[in-house]
Amino acid sequence: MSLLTDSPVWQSLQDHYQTIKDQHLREMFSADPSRFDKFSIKLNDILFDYSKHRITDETMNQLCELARSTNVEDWIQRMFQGEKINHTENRAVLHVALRNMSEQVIKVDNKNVMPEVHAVREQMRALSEAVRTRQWRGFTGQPITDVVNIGVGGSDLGPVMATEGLKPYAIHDLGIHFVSNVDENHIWDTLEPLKPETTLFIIVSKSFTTQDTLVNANTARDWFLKTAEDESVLARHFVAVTDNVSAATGFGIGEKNIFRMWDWVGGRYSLWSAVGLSTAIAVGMDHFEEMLQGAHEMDEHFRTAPLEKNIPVVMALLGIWYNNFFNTQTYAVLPYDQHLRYLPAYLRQADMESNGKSRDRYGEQVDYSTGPVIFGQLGITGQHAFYQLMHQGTKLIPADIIAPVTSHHCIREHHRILMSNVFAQTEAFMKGKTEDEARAELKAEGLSGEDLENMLPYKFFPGNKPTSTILFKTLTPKTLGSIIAMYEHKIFVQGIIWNINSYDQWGVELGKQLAKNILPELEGDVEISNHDSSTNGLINYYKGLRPKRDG
Ligand code: G6Q
Repeated sequence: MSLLTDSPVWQSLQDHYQTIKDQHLREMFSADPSRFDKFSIKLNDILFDYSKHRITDETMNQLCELARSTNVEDWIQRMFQGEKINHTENRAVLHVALRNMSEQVIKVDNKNVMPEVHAVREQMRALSEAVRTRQWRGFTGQPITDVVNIGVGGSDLGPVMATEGLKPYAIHDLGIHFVSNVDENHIWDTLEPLKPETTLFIIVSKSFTTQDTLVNANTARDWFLKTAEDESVLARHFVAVTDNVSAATGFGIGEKNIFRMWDWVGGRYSLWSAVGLSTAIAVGMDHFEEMLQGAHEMDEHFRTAPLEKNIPVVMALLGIWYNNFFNTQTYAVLPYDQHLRYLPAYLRQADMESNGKSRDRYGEQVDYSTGPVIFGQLGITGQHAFYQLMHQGTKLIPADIIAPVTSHHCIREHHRILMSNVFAQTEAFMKGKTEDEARAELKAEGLSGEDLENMLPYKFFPGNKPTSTILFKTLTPKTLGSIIAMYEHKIFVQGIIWNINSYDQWGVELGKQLAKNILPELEGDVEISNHDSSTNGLINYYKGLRPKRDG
């Protein structure tokens, strides 16, 4: 047994689970009319309602005790103080410094990082304003009409999500595009309608060694030079965001056009840095800084609120309650705001790459389940697709339902209809439909006798499906910043309790290494035989069928 599963509080939670597991949320709500007041937290315009979870006061007391016994409060301070808590890479974890809007000094290796952070923010402001005001001109003197962000993973998903999230704040005659896939269809489809004279590329790669990004960047460069025919004008069309300045200058990007990031920013936590440059260009630096402000306010809440009233901590504890005691395997993220459509994909990386670990901080194999499978989609789309399994399937899937009180537009009754679905789904997940209710409905529909009895088993829903509902006024830059920071900190707290390092990602290395070995084997026609029979068979099938031009 590990220290965690052997601990008295863990054992006690296991016993407590036995008393809760058969209780229905319906009964819990009837027994305690104050559940909503008790189990909801407000921060600015964000309401976090967790009353529809299979918890009691005792559950929350014990879960908070778990957080205390695993020193969560201490770890929070360690992160904010720039301690090298990413121990396998010997790095601090300081995305909070990127959105530190206070005067507070944040140090890494005894050096205050804030002056550099501010300098890069100013550099972002200058570039984004020059592009937005049409002062940044391409090599023919025409203004930039399209910006293409080339990056992958953490250098792509954040800006994709935030640019879409803040679409109502964007200027509409500027195209913002994202190329991440090494599949040439992605860059082909993106560049086909664009003109080199009016396109600005942002090459985003913390390492500047990521194959996918470098291949796409080289293709973009070729595409551009085919028209421009002059490398000296590259500076007007290519900028880079990286921690590897020499590699970026080697690519041909002048130092003035390089935006620094730092090794204390993890890729999937980097959207607050110059990695968010495409978003800043789209919505303007003032709005980008409002997003930072929203994140900062969540950081302050996380750093200072008591565990019981701390939104990210409570979210983390609820996740652990299901993951480790109810043995759920998944967690759904269901936004009801069209502009949050990329949030599930963003959180899938943030959560699964961070907490998809099975060795603890001492290098020992864990004997408990860690990060869940995160999935999701716009809730309204999901309702017509996979919610069936959530309502009546055999799996228990806790979910977050996220919705704005008002939309940016006001067209007919759209938003009210949307919100009626939000409330209906959280209620349906919780209450289900009892056998008696289903029977009464079938009777009202005119069924009786054997016909009614035959239909009855299919018509009732067990309910008792837990959800959190996160409501906010409107999806402003500030609210978006707060929501993302809230999830980042939830992930952090879970990592601390599971005693894993949420900030490395060694598991993604193996595939990259093997791909490097396989790439030369794809040249020529020689049959490959040094792998297992499946891999050999697949490679040889590919080599046999591919058109000659690829050889
Ligand atoms: C994120 C991961 C990963 C990374 C990409 C891109 O935390 O480390 O998704 O962001 O592999 O890396 P580069 O920015 O170095 O190209």
